Amino acid sequence: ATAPCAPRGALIVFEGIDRCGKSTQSNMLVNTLRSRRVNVEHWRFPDRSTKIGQKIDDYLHNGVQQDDTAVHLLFTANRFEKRNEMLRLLAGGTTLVLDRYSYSGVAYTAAKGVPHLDSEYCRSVEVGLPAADLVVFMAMPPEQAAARGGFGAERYEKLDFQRKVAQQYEALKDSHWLTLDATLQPELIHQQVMGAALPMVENAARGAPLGRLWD
Ligand code: NYM
Ligand code: MG
Repeated sequence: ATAPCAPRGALIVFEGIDRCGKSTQSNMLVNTLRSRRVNVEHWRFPDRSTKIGQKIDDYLHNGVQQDDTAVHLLFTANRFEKRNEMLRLLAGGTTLVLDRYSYSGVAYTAAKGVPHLDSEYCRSVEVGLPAADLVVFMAMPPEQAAARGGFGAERYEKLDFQRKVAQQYEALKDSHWLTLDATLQPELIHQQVMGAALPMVENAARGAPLGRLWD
């Protein structure tokens, strides 16, 4: 038998195409968890506050072509530069709610269809990062997301591309993901998120081992 692990925080990740409501839902989750006295931090990837994150932000805002592998590895490096802090917070009992993570890294790059940048390669460079306890996948038809305000402001926010991203998410998701209908009322979605997130927070507090990518 394996020894019981120490109590820790949970790693909860929101995923989905652009404008599907991840920011709203991750905010609602953080607020509700806080109101229940759960120690929680809200992060997003890309983290645009670091030097690597600023390079990513430049790439997303200008039309200049850059090498797709180099760009992919910037997004990955942006997670690895936060790895130690993530592990430290989780071990200290803080739950992390992430707006995008490695799953975005795979889905968006693989959607480009560059021959060697397939999903297997994309997963391989994430190896060593902590795996999410819960991935909340917010499913929304790309046409509907594209009709929302603000769509089109950044690179990748093109309907054709978002369709390909949605296909990559479909291929990537497994039975452990919570797939939600992101077209429902925010409060209804939130109730479903809470129903899945609370047990994960409790499991982590009981010392359930943290997984590792890529499992
Ligand atoms: N994105 C995000 C990637 O292409 N790879 C990644 O690893 C991550 C984390 O960045 N269109 C893309 C998805 C989004 C864009 O993210 C900016 P956001 O959540 O829209 O700010
Ligand atoms: Mg976006």
